[in-house]
Amino acid sequence: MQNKKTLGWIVGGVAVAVVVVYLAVTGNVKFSNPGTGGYEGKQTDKGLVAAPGSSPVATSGQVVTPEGKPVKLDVSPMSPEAPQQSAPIKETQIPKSALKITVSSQGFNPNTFTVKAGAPVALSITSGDDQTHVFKFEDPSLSAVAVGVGPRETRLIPFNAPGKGEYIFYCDVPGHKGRGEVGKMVVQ
Ligand SMILES: [Cu+2]
Repeated sequence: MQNKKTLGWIVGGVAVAVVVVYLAVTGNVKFSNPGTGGYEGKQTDKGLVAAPGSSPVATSGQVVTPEGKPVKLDVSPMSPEAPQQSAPIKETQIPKSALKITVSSQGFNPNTFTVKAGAPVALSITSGDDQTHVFKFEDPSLSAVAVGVGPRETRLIPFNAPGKGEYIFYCDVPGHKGRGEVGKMVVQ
């Protein structure tokens, strides 16, 4: 009995040490709001930044501007009130909790993903071929959630999932939607 207890302390201690070392090495912490799942990023004084240059997620769970105000999703992409996409990043820089989508002339992969209403989402878009692609939603209420990537480039954009429903996304480069670069976000 005593041995089991001792073993438990040792296992627990090792687990804590592993987590501490992981955090020290990566600088990443996992952000969890009740019911919103996880959101990972680098802790800054503005909030969690999922990838360099992208908007932070405040402790409220909201994606915010550098001034700390919740971003707007129905404005022009890249405008000051819009969520900011990251600089080009390596695929190894994509947080594990991010939704990772690759787009090529073959379409989006995956072409459907599910998120929870109101939850902070880190969406990474990778060009899987030698072409430029532009991720965009059809619904004007999500006009600010748009990402352009050059050939083989990856960028990430954070946003809070809208209300429940289905939202079609597509590639806005002429001719790309027509050849099948279309997908669907399901918000539950
Ligand atoms: Cu495209």
